[in-house]
Amino acid sequence: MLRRNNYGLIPSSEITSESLYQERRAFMKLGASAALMGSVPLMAALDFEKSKRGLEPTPFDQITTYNNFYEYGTDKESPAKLSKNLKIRPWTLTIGGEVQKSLTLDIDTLIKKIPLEERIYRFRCVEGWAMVVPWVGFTLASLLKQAGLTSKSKYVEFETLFDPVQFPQQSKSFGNIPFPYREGLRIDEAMHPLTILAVGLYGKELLPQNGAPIRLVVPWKYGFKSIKSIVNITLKEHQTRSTWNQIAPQEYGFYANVNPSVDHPRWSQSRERVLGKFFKQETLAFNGYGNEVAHLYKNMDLKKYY
Ligand SMILES: Nc1nc2c(c(=O)[nH]1)N[C@H]1C(S)=C(S)[C@@H](COP(=O)(O)O)O[C@H]1N2
Ligand SMILES: [Mo]
Repeated sequence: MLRRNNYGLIPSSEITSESLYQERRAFMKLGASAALMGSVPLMAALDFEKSKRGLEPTPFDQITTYNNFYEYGTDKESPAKLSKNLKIRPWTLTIGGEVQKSLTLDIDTLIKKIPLEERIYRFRCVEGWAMVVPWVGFTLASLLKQAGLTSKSKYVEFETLFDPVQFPQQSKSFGNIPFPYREGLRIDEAMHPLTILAVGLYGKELLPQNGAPIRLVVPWKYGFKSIKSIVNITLKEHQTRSTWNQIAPQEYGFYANVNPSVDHPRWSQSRERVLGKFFKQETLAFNGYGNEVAHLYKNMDLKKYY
């Protein structure tokens, strides 16, 4: 299954347990992991190895049954229950706006062509819960480079599929949030080697509740930045729209970097509850990725740009 610098994704239908995944992990520890990291710049790879240490993945069942996906409802159980029939084939992803060459990509063709890697990341929701997820994906940078940046490519906007037939909440005229869900990153954040597009987790294809067939993962930011089921990526010259920032700008900033010293107006952000663990733990600045990303914000007041 593991090819050189490539990770064979197993369709979720072909796997019944975590045991195969554990075997693959053992195999990777025996030497495949260096090859797997081949496409990441050396320093990033070393930092990544460091940040990976001691991370114990949250059980698959918890990652796939406790979700935020407001297109299906605001509670944690609806996404897994209501998303079973999400049509993820065919699925088209567009990359446009301020790029040298707009791209329209079929997701399966893309996944077959692009080398996949595993990234075990901490994940912290702004609500105060956290988990550790073994994602499978590729860097957003590798995809943006295919489209080619211009001097006007300063921000990236992402959009979730708008399809009220499939996403029940999108047809409610007074739904929970305005759809389609949108998120944005500054271009240096988007090009950072830790920023990935995930197409799988635990070595399997993403399930719909986790944002199949392709979702963003930005591990040093609150979870709401990690937009699911993406259809459009648009490069822009000016700061982009961001759903939660538009709904409640005083509570959710555009940057949304995990920051234990800036509280949400209604609760503290200093601690977090890890799914499946009894005791809370301290939340880390930039979710523990400060060595890799703090320089991106060195001249910014992070209390103002929360
Ligand atoms: N399209 C879309 N993307 C979304 C959301 C959403 O409601 N709709 N919720 C966000 C929030 S608040 C979190 S915490 C994560 C949750 O991802 P998970 O369910 O895979 O853990 O997805 C983010 N991406
Ligand atoms: Mo969240």
